[in-house]
Amino acid sequence: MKCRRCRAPAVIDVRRHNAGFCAECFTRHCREQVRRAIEDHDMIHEGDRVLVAVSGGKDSLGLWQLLRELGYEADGLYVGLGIGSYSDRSGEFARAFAEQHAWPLLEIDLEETYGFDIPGGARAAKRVPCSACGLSKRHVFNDAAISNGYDILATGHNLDDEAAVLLGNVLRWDAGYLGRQHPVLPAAPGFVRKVKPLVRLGERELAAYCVLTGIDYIVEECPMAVGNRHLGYKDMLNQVEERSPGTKAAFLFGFIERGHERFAGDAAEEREDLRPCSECGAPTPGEVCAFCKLRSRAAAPRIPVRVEDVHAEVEA
Ligand code: Q46
Ligand code: ZN
Repeated sequence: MKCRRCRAPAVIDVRRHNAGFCAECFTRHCREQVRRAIEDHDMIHEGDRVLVAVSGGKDSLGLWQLLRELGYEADGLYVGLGIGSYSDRSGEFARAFAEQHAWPLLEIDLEETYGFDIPGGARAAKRVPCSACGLSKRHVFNDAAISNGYDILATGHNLDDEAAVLLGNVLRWDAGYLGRQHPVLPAAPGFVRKVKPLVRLGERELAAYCVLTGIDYIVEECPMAVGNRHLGYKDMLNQVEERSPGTKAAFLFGFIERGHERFAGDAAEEREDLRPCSECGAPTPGEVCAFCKLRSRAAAPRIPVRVEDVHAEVEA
């Protein structure tokens, strides 16, 4: 197979585009996809201060580098979730990458700042780990961006992630979630603007981009992901994609272009009902926000919890 652009031998084929690329043209293709996503959805404006949430994985480190290559002065944010040795190692990858480029990295440790970690929080709140984790990350990312004066929070959600989330939301016809599922969520009182510049790139493309540009990322998966609903949706979509390449992108972009608008009102209504949390000030539909509730349950008597134990409990 030859490179679509320069006819040199291809090192990767992207079946969705029915094209092969050499290393140089492939990294250019990745940049181009991010540039187009930013432009199509009017994600970042001149002078915006951008904070990229990095986990040490391929998507977030790839995103940070792609944004910098496109000329954005993006800084990194690493949140230590306290998920055993996995978190220690992911932090090392994020730190090493930031140091190598001398790009600023903001660090927040959940346990130090909020008094609990994800295994402990999940157990105390009797939530599945990914639910406690997702809730905590959303809160801490938003809070870190606002309190440090950033205009934009960028996350490394890629095409596969977004298509899997969409499938989950469609299977339950969750109108509020569908209305919030968009590559850009505008700023609102208490909310920083959130963007997902990787929506046009698949997981495999991100991995190839990192390998070809020498980004050292954590390959190990989070040990708490086992049984995560989204992994199941990803597998299902991969099976469909295998049979008819391009379906995943058609599913996601069809929704963004033609479906999202129909649910935007449901999300807007939900936002109108929000008021400041009586404890932290973050927007919430109730008196106390879900993060503060989780925090107060989890930060109660500190018994160290092992990652394996939470799994055993959730599976039981
Ligand atoms: S870090 Fe957190 Fe993920 Fe681990 S506990 Fe689940 S949500 S899988 S992206
Ligand atoms: Zn709160």
